[in-house]
Amino acid sequence: MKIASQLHLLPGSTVLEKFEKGKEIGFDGIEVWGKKLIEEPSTVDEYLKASEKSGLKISTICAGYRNFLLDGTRQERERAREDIKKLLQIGNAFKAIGLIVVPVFGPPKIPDLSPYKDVISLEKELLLSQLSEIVEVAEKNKCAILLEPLNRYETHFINRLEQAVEFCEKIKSPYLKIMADFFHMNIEEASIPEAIEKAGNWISHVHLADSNRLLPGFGHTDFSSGFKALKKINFENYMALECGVPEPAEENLKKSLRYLKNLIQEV
Ligand code: LER
Ligand code: MN
Repeated sequence: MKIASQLHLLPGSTVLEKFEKGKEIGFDGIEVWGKKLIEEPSTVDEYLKASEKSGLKISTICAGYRNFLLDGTRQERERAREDIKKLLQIGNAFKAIGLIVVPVFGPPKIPDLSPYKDVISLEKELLLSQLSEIVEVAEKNKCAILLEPLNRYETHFINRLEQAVEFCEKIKSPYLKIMADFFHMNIEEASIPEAIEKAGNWISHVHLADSNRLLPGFGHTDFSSGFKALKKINFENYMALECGVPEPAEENLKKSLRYLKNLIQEV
């Protein structure tokens, strides 16, 4: 299991300084947000150069596309698909393992058409029809789409790992996978280790945050049982920090990394 950090969590006033600090602290990779890659295309080169110079790989791209796949209008959904395709190509240039995709935040954006079809059935079909299209681009670029379940306060749609796996089992591509975020699992899963074991090899990425969404070790989440389950499914990819970093940042990042590495060694 490799440990990455989201870029913005690292101390440093430039992108290169942040990558170098990440390397110095002992991370294995960097997760970058997709928003800047879409808004400012020169960022692609900047991140690539910083990655090469620091020797720290870019593990993943986190969202950043405009609109949602489950937005209410055809134009909005099309823009989400086009941005996702662009980010998958950038993911290929980065040799990143995947792009994190949340189909929709908040409540449904399309109408409920009961008694013909309720909104969840419609959303599932709408998502499936678009996944087939974008998975082709993911395959071509060897950069997976990583469906991320979020807690109920952030989305009504996919809250638990098994709900994301449902789509992977239908599409059946090595480039449509899911990711498991400890913060969301802590709210939604009855048992984190059981959910991980059940999702098995569909899990290709992990987000790390403690119960209070601070650095692991600063709350009360039981990471040890989750890591045991990840070991059982032979998970060898990245786990990326996505959390608040209390000051002093550098000291606490080091402390949390030590805590995580000790837990991984023990399991
Ligand atoms: C949002 O809470 C989250 O966990 C992000 O990874 C979504 O892209
Ligand atoms: Mn997350």
